[in-house]
Amino acid sequence: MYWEPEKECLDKEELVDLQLERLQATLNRVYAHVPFYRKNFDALSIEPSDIKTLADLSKVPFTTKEDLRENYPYGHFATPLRDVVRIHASSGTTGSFVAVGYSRNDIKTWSNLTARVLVAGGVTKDDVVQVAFSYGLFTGGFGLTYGAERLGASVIPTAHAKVPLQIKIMKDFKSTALLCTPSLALQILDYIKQSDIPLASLSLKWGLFGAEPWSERVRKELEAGLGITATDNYGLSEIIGPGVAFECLEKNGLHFNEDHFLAEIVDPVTLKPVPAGELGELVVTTLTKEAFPMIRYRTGDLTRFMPGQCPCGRTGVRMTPVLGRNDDIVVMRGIKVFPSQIEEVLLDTLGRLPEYRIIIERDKGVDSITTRLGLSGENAAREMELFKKRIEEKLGIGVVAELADVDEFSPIEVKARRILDKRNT
Ligand code: DLL
Repeated sequence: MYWEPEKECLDKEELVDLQLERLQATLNRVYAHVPFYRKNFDALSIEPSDIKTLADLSKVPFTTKEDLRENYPYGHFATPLRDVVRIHASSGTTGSFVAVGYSRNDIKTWSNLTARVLVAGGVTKDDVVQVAFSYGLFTGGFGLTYGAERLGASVIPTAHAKVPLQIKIMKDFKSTALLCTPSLALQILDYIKQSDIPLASLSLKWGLFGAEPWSERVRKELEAGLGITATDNYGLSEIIGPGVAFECLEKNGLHFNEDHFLAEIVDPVTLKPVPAGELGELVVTTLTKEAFPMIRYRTGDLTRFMPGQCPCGRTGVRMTPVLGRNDDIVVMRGIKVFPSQIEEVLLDTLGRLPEYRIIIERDKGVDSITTRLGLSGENAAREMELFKKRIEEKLGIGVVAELADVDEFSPIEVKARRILDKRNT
């Protein structure tokens, strides 16, 4: 099932033509209206008309979060504020705010793109969609709601209601689709298990999770525990919010909405394209955004392109689920570790995911990881030791593990904040 079949399954040649035409229009737009880009182009003596092929885009400099911060709040907007109907701000995982804007057309585009996400994840107009993403500066709640309404599904905006209320509404309103972060879905599952709520009292069929990295192990846990088919979807405020890339029911890579966004994967150090299929940093250029176009934006997210075509028929290039952010990698004795791998071991060892926090520190150039685990009861110390042992076995590194007070963890409001990186403070 597709939302816009003629676009999602566009022939590759036609797609390239469309991308090039849209890229040129976008470059003209930013050159005319955004001083940052004009300055960058002028410094290199290039003009938008010099970009004659998609490959020529490599001549254009990257845009970073730092650039956006320097032009805060409106310096990167390409339309006057009177044509902007919405302003969101990035969640600022690693720093201060970035403001992003949408024109009326951008909101229309956004609605269609998130409708694609929903349809690919199994949702139809007959579904009751519980959106447990927050509505506010964060783009998750609004963006996915637009898509669900565009599709004609019934939306319940539970936003950041507490877990027991999420479950009550899920039961009473017979929600068939749950949209939230994977960490909230795990908390919901945990509560259902602990309270012996029978699966038969729920009507859930689909789980569409995103906004954070999550693993195949977590997917299996959520699918079995909630009786759903769970898919991953990816996006970021600087580009549009949710609706950039999404899994279909094949669950084999995330399809890029390539008619609206151009994707590159580069080596984060050399900034050159990585060889096909290698891990690197995702760089995105918007092709249709009016108010806030973005040229070669370095997302900081690590992923790889996948070869071949998906049996679903969509032609958009696929990427593997995002492993984590560039800046979250911890290198210990030459071994690269992502916080998401630690989460996976925790889930594997305990069969559930307790509250936890990962603290990364650096002393004399050597990184170390401390995990604070929200475990209680008579098995806590034993579970913690087992976890440490498994980390050594599976990841080849040693971590410090400590028991934490459950009060230490604040409730998830927008996204779980589990990584405390003290290396640059
Ligand atoms: O998280 C937009 C979104 C909302 C996506 C709802 C999906 C669902 P930001 O708050 O700007 O926007 O955060 C963007 O979150 O650069 C990634 O590091 C991370 N991220 C988003 N989706 C995924 C995902 C929204 N599916 C940042 N897997 C991005 C892994 C993700 N990381």
